[in-house]
Amino acid sequence: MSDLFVDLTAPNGRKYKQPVGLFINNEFVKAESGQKITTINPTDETEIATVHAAGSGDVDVAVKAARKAFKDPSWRDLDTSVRGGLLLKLAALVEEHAETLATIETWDNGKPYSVALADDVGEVINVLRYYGGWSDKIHGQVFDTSPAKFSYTIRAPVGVCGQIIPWNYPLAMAAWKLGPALACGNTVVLKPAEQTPLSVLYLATLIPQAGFPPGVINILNGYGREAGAAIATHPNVDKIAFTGSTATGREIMKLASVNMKDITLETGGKSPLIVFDDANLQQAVKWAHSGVMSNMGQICTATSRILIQDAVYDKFVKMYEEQVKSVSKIGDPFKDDTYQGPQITKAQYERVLGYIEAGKKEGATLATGGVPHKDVNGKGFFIEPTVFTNVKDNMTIYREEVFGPFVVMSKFKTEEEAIDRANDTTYGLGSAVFTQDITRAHRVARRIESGTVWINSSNDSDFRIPFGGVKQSGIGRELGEAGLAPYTTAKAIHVNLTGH
Ligand code: TXE
Repeated sequence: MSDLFVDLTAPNGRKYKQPVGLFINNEFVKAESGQKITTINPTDETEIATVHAAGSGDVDVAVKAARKAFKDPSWRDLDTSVRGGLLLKLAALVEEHAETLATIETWDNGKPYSVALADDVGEVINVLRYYGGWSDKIHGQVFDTSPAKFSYTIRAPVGVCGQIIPWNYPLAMAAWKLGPALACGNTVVLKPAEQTPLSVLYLATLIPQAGFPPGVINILNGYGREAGAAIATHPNVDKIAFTGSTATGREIMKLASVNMKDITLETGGKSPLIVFDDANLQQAVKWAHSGVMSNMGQICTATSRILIQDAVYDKFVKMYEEQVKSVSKIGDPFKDDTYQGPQITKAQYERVLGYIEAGKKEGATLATGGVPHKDVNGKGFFIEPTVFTNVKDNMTIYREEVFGPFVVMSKFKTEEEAIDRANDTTYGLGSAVFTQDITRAHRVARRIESGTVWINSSNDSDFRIPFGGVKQSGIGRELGEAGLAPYTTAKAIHVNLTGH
């Protein structure tokens, strides 16, 4: 028992018990693999905790538990309102433990505490409540074909769902995956990212308290290539839901083909933000800044490619630089006035610095930032918010997802050119349009190839509204009513009324 929980004191003084085992059948257990992963505080590069890491044998144990729970009447036959009630109870427990969860999120991930508390933990509560409410409102159709036949569909759960999530929003991504899967009556094996397992494991402690039967939710920390791949290939997993890089998404599609798993993918992006010359520039600058600089730029829908109409280009760039200077306070994420914490890992930090070098080499203008930011003791993976202007469409920094506090700006002349260039990408996740012309706003929104278009805002997502990508940004939708669809199958039942 002792090595499955550790007593920790976070940098903000909060003391709590951190689970470090694999969560299977409503209990924390050791990994059979014998593997462990140590998580690092990205703010000062110290070790936080060492957590058990699942191998394929552990995944097999968890999948068996999930399959057993899927068939067990205590879950399978549960009244749908009672099932929804479990999600509501979990939401209430998250609310009760909000400060501990936000503390762990900030410690392990580096995002500002105020954001972790209000936005990330707030999102978990909203999403669990929202899908708890859906649980007893999911129904099929009745078909009036002829007097000879009566047919109907029921929306049956898919089965055992493997869910693989990234490190940029550990708790929120867990809620996006768990909420709809559980509302529809599935069981789950969820793998957090190996860089940020701590908050999701703490969330696991609340699952038995909420009343979920053993095996319904299993949470396994582990490496992607081992535990993640074992989930994706497991013959007894019916569905995979994944959020992460496009390269890994593609790999998961291949792995999941072994038994033709149903898949939902939410992958990378290089989302455009278009500023027309009639836009309210103050408003455009505010959203264009938060749309890529919040969460240290580690946002899948970051509007990281800003296209500005020529008449307002110089003015917009100047105002944006001023916004960066006045808002982007970098440093200890536990301090109240910090806007930007560190990048998640040394690898991500180096990756962003690599793109900065590429931008300089390719001849773009480095308008601001472009250097690491060192904390008082010289530690941490901090990067100054970076703006490149005069960026050409063939440059790497214009085409590839950087996933850091990094934005590229380019000038356009006409609406047609803006739309063509916005769509000139293999991605299609988010986009934003700034204009005061209501007709143009909707006209452009219809033509941009992306799962989401924000008019006069950016990254203003909402748990009630579908979210996902087109092109190589993903398959399927999460959130909103549309987020239920991947977790049910329409099962057709035909009744012969002829008597022969
Ligand atoms: O992502 P991975 P990484 C993008 C972003 C970032 C880049 C690399 O551009 O710089 O991806 O990040 C698991 N089978 N995004 O390498 O590998 C892994 O353990 C099964 C955008 O960290 O996609 C983790 O749980 N699973 C993105 C999850 O996949 C595997 C958020 C994501 O890791 C696996 C994160 C495998 N073979 C990164 N390999 C977004 N859309 O928001 C890895 N995993």
